Amino acid sequence: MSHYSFIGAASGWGAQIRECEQGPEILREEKVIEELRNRKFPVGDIQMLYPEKRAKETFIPLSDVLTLIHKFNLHLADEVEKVLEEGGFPIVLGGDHSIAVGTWNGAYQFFKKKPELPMGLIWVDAHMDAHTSQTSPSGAWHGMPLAGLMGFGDVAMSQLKQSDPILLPENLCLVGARSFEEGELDLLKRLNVRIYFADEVEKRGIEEVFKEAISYVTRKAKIFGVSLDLDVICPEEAPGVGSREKGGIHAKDLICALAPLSKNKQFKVFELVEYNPIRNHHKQTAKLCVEILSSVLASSSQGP
Ligand SMILES: [Mn+2]
Repeated sequence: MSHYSFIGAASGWGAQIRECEQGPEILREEKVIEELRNRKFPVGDIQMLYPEKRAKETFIPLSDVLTLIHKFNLHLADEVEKVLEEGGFPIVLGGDHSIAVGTWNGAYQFFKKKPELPMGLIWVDAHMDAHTSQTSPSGAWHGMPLAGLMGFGDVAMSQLKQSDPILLPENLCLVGARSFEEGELDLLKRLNVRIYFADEVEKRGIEEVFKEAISYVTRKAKIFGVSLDLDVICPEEAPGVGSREKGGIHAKDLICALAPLSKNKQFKVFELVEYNPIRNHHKQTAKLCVEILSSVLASSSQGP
């Protein structure tokens, strides 16, 4: 069996522009998985998960969107849990960032049984994604998953499979935040979450910061995962993303910084989100995804 199991989380319902729903299919068409296999990474096929309805086919009233996201995340959580149960390493390809609720709930369900909790999480993103529907100016659900994982916000986001929060603030850190609003910053500050803002990353370098982030989230947690939003990279280098923000980390620096993950035994789940293929000029962002994944995965010869 292949060690790495790709799950295509083809939902864009969490974003105002829903084009990220086409992300995983286009990554497959652009032969990202094939290229990884050519590079001798032990990867299986990609399993596609679709929401009940797709934005390019149907119009859904705003009031029904959360139900779609909720059902999709329940399905995604089960699939992530299943991959782990089969001894695989789940790599979830988004999709907008609201799918994180599914990914990390699935991981939690599995590690709870081991038991290997608590779980650590590194959230690499230009944004904080820590709004609730009370504080979010846009109402877009992809701006809220991190609050949900810590037990805040709408029940559909914060209590997917159990009433307890799946993530403790002390086991979380954010890397690269450069665009955020007051409400979400207030919540993270109140919870004492470690945030490596973009200016700290720029000053110290992403390599040093990311190394520290790994130590930070494993102070108390035995295992951890990484959620990587492509918009953390500067938009000139990664134009194919859901929400572009000026500034950001250089792709090659980020790729170097991620490399220690491939040898880290505590690292268990990876998520790569917000790939928007419509904005992917000359396949630039898809190629970047290959390089990111090549850095994160361990090749067959290294052994998982
Ligand atoms: Mn995000």
